[in-house]
Order: sequence, then structure tokens, then C-alpha cells
Amino acid sequence: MDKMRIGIVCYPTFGGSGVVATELGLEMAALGHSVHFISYSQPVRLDLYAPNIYYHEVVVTDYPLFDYSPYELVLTSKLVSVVKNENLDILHVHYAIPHASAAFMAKKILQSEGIEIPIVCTLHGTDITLVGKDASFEPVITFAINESDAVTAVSQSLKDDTLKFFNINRNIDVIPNFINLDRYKDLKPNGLRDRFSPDGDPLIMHVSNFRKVKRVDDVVRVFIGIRSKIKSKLLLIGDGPERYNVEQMCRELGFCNDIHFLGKSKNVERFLANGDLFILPSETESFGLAALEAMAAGMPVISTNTGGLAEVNAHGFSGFLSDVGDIEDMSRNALRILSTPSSLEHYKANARIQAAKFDLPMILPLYIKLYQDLVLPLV
Ligand code: GMT
Repeated sequence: MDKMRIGIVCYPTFGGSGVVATELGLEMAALGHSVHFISYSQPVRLDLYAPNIYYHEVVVTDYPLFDYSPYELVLTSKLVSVVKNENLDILHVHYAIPHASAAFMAKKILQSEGIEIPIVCTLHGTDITLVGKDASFEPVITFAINESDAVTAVSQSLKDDTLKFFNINRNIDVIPNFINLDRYKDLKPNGLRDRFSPDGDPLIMHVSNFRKVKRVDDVVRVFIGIRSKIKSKLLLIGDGPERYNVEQMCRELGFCNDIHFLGKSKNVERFLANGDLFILPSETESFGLAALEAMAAGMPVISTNTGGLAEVNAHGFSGFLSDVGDIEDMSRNALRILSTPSSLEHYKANARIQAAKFDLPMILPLYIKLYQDLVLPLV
């Protein structure tokens, strides 16, 4: 079929769901499809100068009349307007709350005007595992999932959780998250390594939004286990609610010279290119895009075995998996990887091999087929 006109609804922040939505849209636009992003602010990785990319902001006006501004209604109206005026063929909403339910309402409004718009809903994790199963959201989520025209989950584990927590009466396709390995090919260590590890000590890294679920304090504990045997440095990339506590913890433990907080980055791969080992000890993780990005940059991963992480990080190959909170096991595994330069090189090479399983050319066709299967019958 000809080029499609695609609407993408996502959270614009540093979370993985917004990153995946943005990267997917950019890749579709690069193939010549028109891609319209709809969000309350410009997604962090969105390049508005790229051809075929459009951005529609959802602006919620504060009325003193309302205690809570009705974002979902404004989003719904925006969806109706963009679908009609831009003649969209398909709407892809990332994250169930409130995007899938807003899309459902927009679909019904459009139907009343004789316009059919298929809705794809991609579940990313926190919408299901943390927020969605909350009783105050559950009926809406269940309904919005069941009423979407196609639903995808970013891992088998997330699909299983969705079927466990919600009364789902439809098929859910697993389409794993992806990485564009082209972007990582020519990345070389840069000034960051010289700055933080002038003596050539291993650089250990962690990237997250510093929410409790990421257990950044465990990253520090695992690092201390490593540091007691091997001189090394820890770089913590990202920011969020737990940063203050973790900084305080590092000060109290007396590790300020070895642990550095770098804050948020739009080009995380430029940091990752300098790292030797990545730690992701999350409480739960539907996929763990950060681990995939780290592997793409050639870092083996020490992670927990929760959620979809076992589908991303191959135990004993690209890194190791441990139970949540098992600091000793994670430190032991890290030391095993770092034990000799040849061992580290071996795991680094494996990490790249593992990341290649999620390279864009493997995953993008799955989305294209899904879109075409929904759009073609309407043409
Ligand atoms: O947990 C985050 O960092 C943010 C969250 C989000 O909603 O953006 O990430 C979720 O979606 C990512 C992209 O699919 C996954 O890689 C993360 O594993 C998932 N987070 C959790 O499940 C906690």
C-alpha cells in the first residue's frame, strides 16, 4: 500500500514508553510515512526537523471552576481534530492510561461522523503492573484494552501480567522494544572516560528516572561490593524522586569520589559508549529498555530477574540475573565479569550480540504489518 498517515500518542518525558514511541515514529517517517505526534509537550527525543514529522500539542487550560483539569477530554478532542484534519489512517497510543480510553472515545465520536480510525494500543508496563491494576483504574483499562483494534505488549511477561490482572477477551501481540544499532556502531569512548576514570578503572553505569521501583540504592550497594575488590567508578545517569536520598546515602557511606551523578541526557548513548558494566536492579521492569541500550553500547548487564528482564538480558551470556534485592549475588556476578580484561571483553562482545536480536530491522516490520492489517481493509 501507499504511505500511511499515522498518529502517535505518547508521554513526552524521559520514560521508556515515550522513547519507544518517538523512535518508532521517527523510523516510520524516515520510510516516507507521515507521522503526527500528539502529546502535552514535545517528546524529548523528537526531531521536529526530520521530514514527515508533525507535532500537535494538547493544551489544557486551567479553569478555577475545576479542581482537576480534564486532560483526557482535551486529548480526546485533539485526537478527533487531528484524525479529521490530517486525514489519519491509524492511531497508535502508547500507554493505556489515559491514552487508550481517550482514543476509544475519539473513535466513537469519529464514527458518529462516518469516519473509521483503527486504534493500536501498546502496553509498556507501569500502565499494567503499577498503575493499571489499581482498582480506581482497572475497569477503564480493561475496557480500553478490549476495545482497541490491536494491542501489543513489549514482552511476553507483560502480556502474561495483563492477562493475569485484567479480564481480557482479546488477542495481545508481543512486539519487543527495539534499538537502532546503526546509532551505536561508530560510538567511541569520549572525554567522559578520561574525566571520570583517568586511571583506566572500570566505569560502572546505571540509567533511570530514579523512581523507587528502580532501586537505585541497590545500584550503590552492588557498586560498593564491586569497589571492595576492584577499583572502579560508578556513573548514575538520570534524575528523579530518589536522587536526593541516594546522594545522601553516598555521602554517608563516604563514596563521593567514586560515585558521580550526571543528571538527565537526551543522547544517552554518548554516555553509554564509555561504560564497562551496567546495573539495573529494578523491583519490576516490563522490558528494561535501559538494559538494551546499555548492551547495544557494549556493556554487559547485571540485573534482576523480574518481569521482562529475562527476555532482554541472557543469563550467563550478556550478563547475569539475580533475585530482587540480592546484592551479594549481583556483586559476585559483576566481579565475575570484571575479573580479567579478557572476561570483560568476552561479555562485552556477547552484550552486543544479544542487543542485535532487538535491532530495528527485526522489529519494525512487525509494527508495519500490524498497521497495514488494520488500514488495508478500510482503503
Ligand atoms: O519505568 C520507566 O522507566 C518508565 C516506564 C514508562 O512507562 O515509560 O517504562 C516502562 O516502559 C518501558 C518501554 O517499554 C520499559 O522498557 C520499562 O521496563 C517499563 N517500566 C517498568 O515496567 C517499570
